[in-house]
Amino acid sequence: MKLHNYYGGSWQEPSNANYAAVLNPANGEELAQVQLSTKEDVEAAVKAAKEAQKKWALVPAPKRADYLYEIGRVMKERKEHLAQVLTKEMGKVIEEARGEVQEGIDMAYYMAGEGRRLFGETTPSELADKFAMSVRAPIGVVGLITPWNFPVAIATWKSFPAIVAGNTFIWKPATETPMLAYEMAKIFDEVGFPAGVANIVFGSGSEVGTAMIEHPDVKVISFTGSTDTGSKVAELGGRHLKKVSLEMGGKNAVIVMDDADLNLAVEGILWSAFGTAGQRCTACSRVIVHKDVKAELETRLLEAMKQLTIGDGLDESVKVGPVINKAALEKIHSYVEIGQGEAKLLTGGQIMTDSPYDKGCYYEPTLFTDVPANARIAQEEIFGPVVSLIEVGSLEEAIEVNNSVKYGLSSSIFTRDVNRVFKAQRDLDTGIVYVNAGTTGAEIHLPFGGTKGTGNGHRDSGVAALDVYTEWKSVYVDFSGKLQRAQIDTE
Ligand code: UN1
Repeated sequence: MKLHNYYGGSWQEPSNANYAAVLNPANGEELAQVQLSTKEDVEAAVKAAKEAQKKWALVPAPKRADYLYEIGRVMKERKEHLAQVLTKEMGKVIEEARGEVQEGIDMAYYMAGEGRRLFGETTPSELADKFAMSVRAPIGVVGLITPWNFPVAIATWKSFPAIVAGNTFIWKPATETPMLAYEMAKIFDEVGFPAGVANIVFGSGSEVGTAMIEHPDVKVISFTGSTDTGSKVAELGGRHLKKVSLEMGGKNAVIVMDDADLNLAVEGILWSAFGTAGQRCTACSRVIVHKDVKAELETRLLEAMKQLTIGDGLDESVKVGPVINKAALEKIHSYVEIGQGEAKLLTGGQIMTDSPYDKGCYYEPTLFTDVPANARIAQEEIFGPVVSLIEVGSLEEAIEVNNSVKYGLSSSIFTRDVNRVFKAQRDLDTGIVYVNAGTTGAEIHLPFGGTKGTGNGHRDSGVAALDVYTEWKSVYVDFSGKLQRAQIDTE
């Protein structure tokens, strides 16, 4: 199966003979070949998107929203199929794949609802017989660059608000996970968007991503991925005066206080650290534990980790799937080697090489303890099933350790003390804070994003996403019939 671009309302013939293989990380099997597009493909797609946008912006927002209701309906109908494709190309276990597709369905209905809101504001004018209001205006063609770890949900966080607000988009999915993008393109085609509203160009970041950022007709770039790539996107985008929205890494912690429900804490840690094999930007990779419960938590975590079944995510009984590819395995392992010089390895720490794991990309769920807060494994994003336990003596210290990393996406605290809860939610320097739950599981109708090295102030999903894809326009209507000069005719 060969995956080709979809833009201007039709499937495109390949513009060259370059393809990348899409491999199933569970067993190395080749699933498809994806086109590696060129700058010329981006040019053609942007041209189609630009032509479409003017008309699309004039379609009433509730009508634009109708397409999203239809997308939501079709996604719901195909939920199981989409989840299967997702597990095969990305590796996450089927239960989580279903959850991710659900996240996309939720986003479709939520943003469709925005079609009947898209609220602006009215404001009193300082002059008589004058009306003032601010409305949200679409921006134009937007460029979406999405990662492999949430190939469908993140694309919906970006494309659906863009669409409902009256923009058209070019989407570049990750080359590791183009199959779900292809499935989404089929849905975009079926729901009958006007040609050029929804466009997908497959290819590498260096070729397709760069061409999108440099193109003068692409006005907004929304990127989710690594902090390294994100800063390059910001730099290039800045040079071309683009509005750039970035969602990048995390080094998220679960804080376990001495009054915590330890069983619940263990469940929360397990789910958010080893779910998606630790490959979420919200994944828990640090556990900051109060010294009085450290030994007990270690024992219970180790016990619980023994129950984690590892394997092909299509098997319903499997809890931890493979990581995305061999390069990821090596990166994770190099961090574990660094960690062995910094802290004590309690369990895991190996690439799984026995049959049947040898055919795929499996890493043992790994736990370090006695990790100094400033160790590299406690500071840098590993993006795999590796957790560092850090001991602290107080809530204040826990918050300080939590905030000592360069990222600020998600954090969590387990405690039964309401004063600690409110203090923590105020002082934890992250865009998302959980109380008595792990660090993952953001819901689509709340803003998603983080502080510091995680982002640049924008948010995906929630109503805040509309700020990325709209421009505020202030409109003054003077119905006095005479020239009134603001700031001058004040009497
Ligand atoms: C990501 O890891 O990039 O909150 C997104 C969560 C999911 C989304 C994660 N709803 O874990």
